[in-house]
Parts: sequence; C-alpha cells; structure tokens
Amino acid sequence: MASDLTLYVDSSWMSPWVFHAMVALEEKQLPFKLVATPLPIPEPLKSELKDKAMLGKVPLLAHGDLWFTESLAISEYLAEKFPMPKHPRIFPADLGERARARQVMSWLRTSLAALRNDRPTSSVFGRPTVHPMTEKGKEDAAELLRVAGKLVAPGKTQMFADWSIADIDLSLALMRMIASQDHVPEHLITYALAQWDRRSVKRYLAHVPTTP
Ligand SMILES: N[C@@H](CCC(=O)N[C@@H](CS)C(=O)NCC(=O)O)C(=O)O
Repeated sequence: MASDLTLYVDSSWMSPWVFHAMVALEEKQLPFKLVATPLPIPEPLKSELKDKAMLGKVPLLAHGDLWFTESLAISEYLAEKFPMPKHPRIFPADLGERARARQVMSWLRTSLAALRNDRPTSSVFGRPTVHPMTEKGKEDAAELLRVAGKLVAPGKTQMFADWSIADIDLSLALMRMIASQDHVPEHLITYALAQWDRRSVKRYLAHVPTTP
C-alpha cells in the first residue's frame, strides 16, 4: 500500500539525494510520511536504520517491511512499484532515453566534486555563495555546461520526450551555478527554472528553513 511509505530525510534539508527522492515521491503523487533526522544521524537511530536498511543514511525509504537507502534505488523502485497509467511517469518511456537518464544521474553522483564543493546545495536552497570558484571548480562547471548544452535544446524545458527525475538532478547541478550568478547560457537557466517551478520542487523547498 502506498500509505505505508515513509521517507527519512535530513533535518537541514540540504541533501541533494533527499531532494531527488522526495521529488520522486511527490511526482508519483504518493502519500508518504516524513521522518527528519539531524546529520550525522545520531544513535540509537543510526543503528536502527543500519539494522533495517543495511546502511544508516538518508534518503531512506521504508515501504512496509522493505527498508532501503540510495536515492537512485528509491526512484527506480517507485517507478516500478507505482507504474503508469495509475501514477505519473518519472523515467522516460523510451529505452534509449531511459539509459541516457540513468547515465546522467549516475554521472552527476560521481563527478563534478569540485563544483559541488565550491557551490554546495546550501548555496541553492539557502544563501548563495559569494566566493569565486576554484580552478578545478571552473573546469567542472565548463564540463557541466558542455554536457547540459548537448542534452537540453534551446527552448526545451526537459531533456527527453517525457519529463524525468533526471531533469531534477541536472537542474540542481545547474542551479548551483545559477544561484551564485555564475555564467550559464540563458536557455539552460530557463530549463532549470522550469524545474524549480514544478509543484514537487516547491513542496520540497517549503521545508527548507529560511536563512535570516
Ligand atoms: N549515494 C547516496 C548518498 C546518501 C548520503 O551520503 N547521505 C548522507 C547525507 S547527504 C548521509 O545520510 N550520511 C549519514 C550520516 O551523516 O550519518 C544516495 O544517493 O542516496
């Protein structure tokens, strides 16, 4: 039952992986409960999560007796457990586009470390970063813009024929730069802001504490 869904999240609301998982749940239009924990996850909760889900991390999805972590595992599970037509699609219908979406999401989790360091999610969800990027950060930024430029055609507000959860990850990567007023081509700004305008994203952002 969908009503058995609980998402464990960080109470700072700064985790990009929690953002991905919660937006996936919202896009699937599923009812779910939220449990917020500070990071690092304190005991005894950490041990309880490790016991039930193998890893003591957030995002963690509990669905009845099934407890597991990893943002991509969560969105893939939701896509398969709550499929079309009853629930909206969160991965592209086309197999090739689905492979590309997975490629992008996997790349964004394993690359661009300097950019992520120079422009943390706190600069997107909270106060923009004012300090200049490191040389390595600039290299990552150029690579992000090169790849995003290939994936998002001018005038498009999604990468593929169908909107997908990969759009959320790519737009967050771009928002790291946009929020700090780094140079981003206009059509990629339009693309990222279109994601930020989605109800699912707004519902996530509503939880983020406002910085004074
Ligand atoms: N690869 C994981 C990353 C999850 C992760 O690293 N979560 C961090 C917070 S962003 C965490 O829960 N750390 C455990 C702790 O701080 O105790 C995913 O995609 O979900």
